[in-house]
Amino acid sequence: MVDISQVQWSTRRWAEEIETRLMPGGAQDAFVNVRNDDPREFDAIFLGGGAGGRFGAAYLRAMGGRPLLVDRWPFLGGSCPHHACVPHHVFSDVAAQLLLERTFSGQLWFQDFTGKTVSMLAVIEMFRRGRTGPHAFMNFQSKEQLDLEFILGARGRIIDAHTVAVDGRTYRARHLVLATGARAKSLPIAVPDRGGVFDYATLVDDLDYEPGPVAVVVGGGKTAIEYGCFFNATGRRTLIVSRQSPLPMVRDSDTRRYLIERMEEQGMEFWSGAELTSIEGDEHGRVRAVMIDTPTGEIRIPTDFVFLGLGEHPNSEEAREALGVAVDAAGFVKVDRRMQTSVPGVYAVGDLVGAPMEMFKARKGGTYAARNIMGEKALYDLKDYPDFLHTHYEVCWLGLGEEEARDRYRHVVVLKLPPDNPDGQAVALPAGDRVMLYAMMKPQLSGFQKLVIDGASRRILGAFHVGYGAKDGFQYLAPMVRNGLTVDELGEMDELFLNPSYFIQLCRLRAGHRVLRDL
Ligand code: FAD
Ligand code: COM
Repeated sequence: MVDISQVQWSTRRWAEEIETRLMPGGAQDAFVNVRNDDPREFDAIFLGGGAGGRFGAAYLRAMGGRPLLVDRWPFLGGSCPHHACVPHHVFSDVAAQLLLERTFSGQLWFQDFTGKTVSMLAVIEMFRRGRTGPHAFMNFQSKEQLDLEFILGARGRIIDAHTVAVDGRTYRARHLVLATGARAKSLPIAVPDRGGVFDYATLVDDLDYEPGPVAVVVGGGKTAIEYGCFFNATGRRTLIVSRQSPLPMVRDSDTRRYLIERMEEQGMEFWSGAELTSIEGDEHGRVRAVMIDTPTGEIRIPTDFVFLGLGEHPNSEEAREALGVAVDAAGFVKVDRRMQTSVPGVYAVGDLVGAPMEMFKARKGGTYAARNIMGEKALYDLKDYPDFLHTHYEVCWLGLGEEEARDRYRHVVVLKLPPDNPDGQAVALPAGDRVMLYAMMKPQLSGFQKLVIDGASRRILGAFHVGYGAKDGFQYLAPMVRNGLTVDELGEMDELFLNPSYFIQLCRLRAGHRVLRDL
């Protein structure tokens, strides 16, 4: 172990230390940052130092408590910077950039992109080198700015509801917070043992060859589509194989149609109602082909690259065995609104407790656990949160889609861009940050947006945006909508024109109507 409680490392030093531990055969000793001169007992051990554990510990510390974070990885921040959100955003940035390159190939200053394939391996190696930066920052911020105590690079073993063994010692606390996250689900079929089948984690850790011209993606949810768009944008034939239609979480059919049409335009193939039934290996044990069961029969697709976007499985086994915490049918730990498990004094947060698998839920869950541990009665209410994903675009939504709204309300009004009109999508709107070239030269690519309103109360029921740069706005729009934001109030706001979302001005154009009308 390396006792770092008395040293102050720069982010550069942290990066070097973390890198040597992530290299095969590199140093394995744990970083121990525990203040033995502090006589207080720990208020909580956070097992897992990802978003849930780290934010929980920081909050508890800010409230005057004493947390201890334990993570098997040599860095804090968990899967987000290592395997999940950060690489996802890198790949989605690449997909958006390549959409631009391919659309304007040979025009203006754009190079001729005809027939070009971009190296996936190079992008992944670039990410692998770059991720140590965020890792280093998390450790620096946690130690030097948030004043957190932690043990990193060593697995914690649960002894009982108050005790965890780590790096040859046991640590006791008044409470235990389980924050061990989740891992990618695998396929229930035989997989060749020498490579070719990846999930979000193994893709960034293990890819060591340049995938060939065909990528087979299994699944139709966020990760499958996000990574599929990246593979497609690099120039590979990309098949999305899923039992159900893709993107069920985008609950507005206009928005979903716009997304799927744009992806199909880029050559993505949606094999819905289909299932991958077997994977064929070559003489070296690498993937050579897959068999796909489709509604019209079984089809063999030669490929050396299969990506699984099948959802996640909770890392709850140890807590179940050691503590007997109650779990649901899928193994996610059951918690109440205080984030308390079925075992007194034991809390659970983040991906371990199930959907939505999102950073805000993990981080906020951590803070609610901390507040309850510190004696507050804090109840986490998860409803009505905004959501997003990437295709080649950023896609944001909140509230009800048009169909759901019409089921529940008698007078639903819709404001949207582009408008329904005989020219269909050939309208250069919405136009805003980062879609101006599309608006001028390829209008159907300039995005889509829709606001769903209850005409009777004039309240906003739902909002959908396809484009770039509206995510920030959706974070702030969601609580306002939850608090009853009306079309009149939205129309009163001051737009920073040209902005990526036109909701403010569309509302202002309609707000004068006593009986609201579509636009
Ligand atoms: P984690 O961050 O996974 O932390 C769990 C930690 O526990 C890990 O660090 C692990 O090492 C540690 N651990 C486990 N067992 C032990 C043990 N016995 N001892 C010590 N340590 C242990 N969400 C968003 O909001 N935005 C996004 O853009 C986004 N993109 C995503 C992309 C992908 C591909 C995926 C898979 C997820 C994405 N998510 C995104 C979801 C987000 O990453 C998770 O919701 C979040 O990271 C969960 O945080 P957590 O703390 O629950 O788990
Ligand atoms: C972000 C990780 S990448 S954390 O949520 O700040 O710990």
